[in-house]
Amino acid sequence: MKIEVMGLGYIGLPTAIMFAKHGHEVTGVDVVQEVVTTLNNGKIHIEEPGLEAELGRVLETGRFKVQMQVEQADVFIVAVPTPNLDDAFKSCDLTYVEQAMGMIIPHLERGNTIIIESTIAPRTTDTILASKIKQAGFEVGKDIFLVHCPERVLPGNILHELKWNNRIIGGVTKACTLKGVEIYGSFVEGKLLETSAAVAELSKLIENTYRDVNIALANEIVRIGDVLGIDSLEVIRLANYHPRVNIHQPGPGVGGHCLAVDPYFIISEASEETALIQMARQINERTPVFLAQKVRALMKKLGGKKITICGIAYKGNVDDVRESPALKVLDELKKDFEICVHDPHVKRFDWIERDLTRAAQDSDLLLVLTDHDDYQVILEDVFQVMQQRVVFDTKGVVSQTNDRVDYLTLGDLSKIKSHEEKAKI
Ligand code: SAJ
Repeated sequence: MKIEVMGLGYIGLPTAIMFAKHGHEVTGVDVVQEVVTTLNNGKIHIEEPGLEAELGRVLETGRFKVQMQVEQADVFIVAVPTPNLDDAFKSCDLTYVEQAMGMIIPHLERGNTIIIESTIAPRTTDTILASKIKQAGFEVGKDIFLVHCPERVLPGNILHELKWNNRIIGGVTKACTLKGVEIYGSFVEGKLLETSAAVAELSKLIENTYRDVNIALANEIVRIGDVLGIDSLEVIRLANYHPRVNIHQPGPGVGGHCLAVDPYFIISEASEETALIQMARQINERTPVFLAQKVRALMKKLGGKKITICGIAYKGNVDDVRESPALKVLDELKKDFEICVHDPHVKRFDWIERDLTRAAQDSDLLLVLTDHDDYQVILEDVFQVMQQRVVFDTKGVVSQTNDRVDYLTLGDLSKIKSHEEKAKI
């Protein structure tokens, strides 16, 4: 089959490579010239384990090419970003999806399939996207097959998950769904779950909303522990021994392009019915500010001036800073303290220090905001150059093995507070 993938980002690129790896003739299309050049040179512009090696292999087979122009194909897969609009409920910005559809439509031929992988608001496929195809003179389900097939992969493990995760295939008609099943069946080993486009859209959004609400509960438990002087991490750990309880982990907030974005696509379509989802978003959005307040109190207790932020990516072992809560914590704290940011993965800012010992020079606090594996073991060399040997680990990643270091976690917030109270007396 000839497959064209529109948008070569975190999802489009590995998806295109997987199809090429499994025998299809694939063209990747991106609107950014630099991305096209980089990929044609065998390099990737994002960080994802194993992806560059796979790119090299598929380029060698001659089954994968990258360009800016769309051409005729059997299948078009749209994997472009869908950010939030800056409106009352941060609804889904369809600009890039519509732009991609606009590029595809002049090349459409009877029998083609269009698959939308981008996350979109419920009913977008049946209404806005189907009507674009109808306007071009085709009947959806007979001439052109239109499917929503949301991705659900974990950055850092994308190649494995693309193949092994169960996949929701939602067609506008049954015939559309069956086309989707045939296409993904060429490499997916997980279940191919057949449904309608609208169910596929909403279930994708609900998956990430479930995680967002769950993390909001965890972040609320931290505040409860703070007020009551109880170790909240220990509470969550023990509650999770219940066979039917799975509370997620608290942290500095929720980032990334999924959990921090998708719930708004539901809220904007059903604002009166989403009190819980809206509240969870508020809690998670306020968490970086709450955390910055706690860090201020800790720095007051330490009498410190300089903070070393460990990790600016939105989650561990990735280079992605989209919606990163660490950036929000940084914005808050840089008003009051000298800050040096360390991150071993993020390359896009020149103010990031790549050497942790240099970043920790004369620092009073290591503030861990991202669970990169690099922070599991912090070497004595790092502590030696610090003014004070204190680590505040908000992600539970650091192993606490050095007895000459003070380690604090989100379970210890009441200790910071009790000192403040002591200071007031
Ligand atoms: N986070 C917490 N506590 C947790 C888990 C995560 O605070 O217990 C935070 C993370 O630090 C991060 C954010 O939430 O800031 C999102 O984390 P995530 O691990 O859910 O990661 P995403 O957004 O990269 O990927 C998710 C996928 N998550 C997992 O499989 C664990 C997947 O559910 C989705 O399919 C994917 O988003 C997507 O593309 O929609």
